Amino acid sequence: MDTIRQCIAGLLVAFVFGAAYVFEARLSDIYKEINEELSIVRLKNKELQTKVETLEEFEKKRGEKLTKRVEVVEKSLDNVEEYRQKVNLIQTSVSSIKNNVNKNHENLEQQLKKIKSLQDTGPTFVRWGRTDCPGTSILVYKGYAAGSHYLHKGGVSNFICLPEEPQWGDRTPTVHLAFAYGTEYESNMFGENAHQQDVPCSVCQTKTGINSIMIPGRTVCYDGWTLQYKGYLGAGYHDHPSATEYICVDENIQSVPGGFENKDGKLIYPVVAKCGALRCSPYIENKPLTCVVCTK
Ligand SMILES: [Ca+2]
Repeated sequence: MDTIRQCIAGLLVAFVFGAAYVFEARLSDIYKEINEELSIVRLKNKELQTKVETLEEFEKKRGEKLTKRVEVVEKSLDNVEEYRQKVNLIQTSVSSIKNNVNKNHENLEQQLKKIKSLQDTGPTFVRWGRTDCPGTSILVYKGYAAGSHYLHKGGVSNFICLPEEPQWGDRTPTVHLAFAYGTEYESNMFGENAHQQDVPCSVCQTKTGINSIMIPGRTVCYDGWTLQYKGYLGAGYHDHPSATEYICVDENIQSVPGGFENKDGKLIYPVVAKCGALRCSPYIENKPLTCVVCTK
């Protein structure tokens, strides 16, 4: 019995030891497998870490590149802003220049208009003894030659051309007056049956030029001047008390219709040369002086 028990015990011990051995062997295998797998995992982990480091390095470099690019872009933006301001300044300058050009253009156009108007019109002159104008000028108005009475010692000297259509104010003085009389030719030298006829006049504006002169003692104008009309010099009588002036009476006179009667007033006589201080020749004693009205 004891032997059996001892046998069984021995068998149990053997079994236990065998099982332990087998179990240990199996554990060893498992442990080995785990180690192998751990090695693989570590290896992979290391690879992954390397990759991560590589990626981190790559990202870092890319970040640096991006930072540089951002800096470049920011600088470019600064430059763009600078350029924008410069462009604004240039636009302002261009606008100012444009305004100036426009103003200059307007001024030039106005000056051009003035020049054109000057080209279309010229100086004025009075044509004594006529109611019309020469072809080189246009009529402003026509009327009556007038002035002070030849006997009035305080008479004004000049002739005036009173229009045919007078206009009046509402004032009516009765004392302290000056007078304006009509004018008569006092010599038939001015024209056939001119004596006592009343003298008309016209005011003419030339189509060109800027100057108008009456030249006594000439029958033609000097070079560069345009003849408007010619005639004989006229003035008041030398022994009458009222002063007068020299005027150029047209060589082909007209008379105011119905003015043949002798009513006096301002009078026109031929003007003749008197030798002495005046050189003869070229002047001739008692020869009527001619005249021209010329423009340029
Ligand atoms: Ca008369």
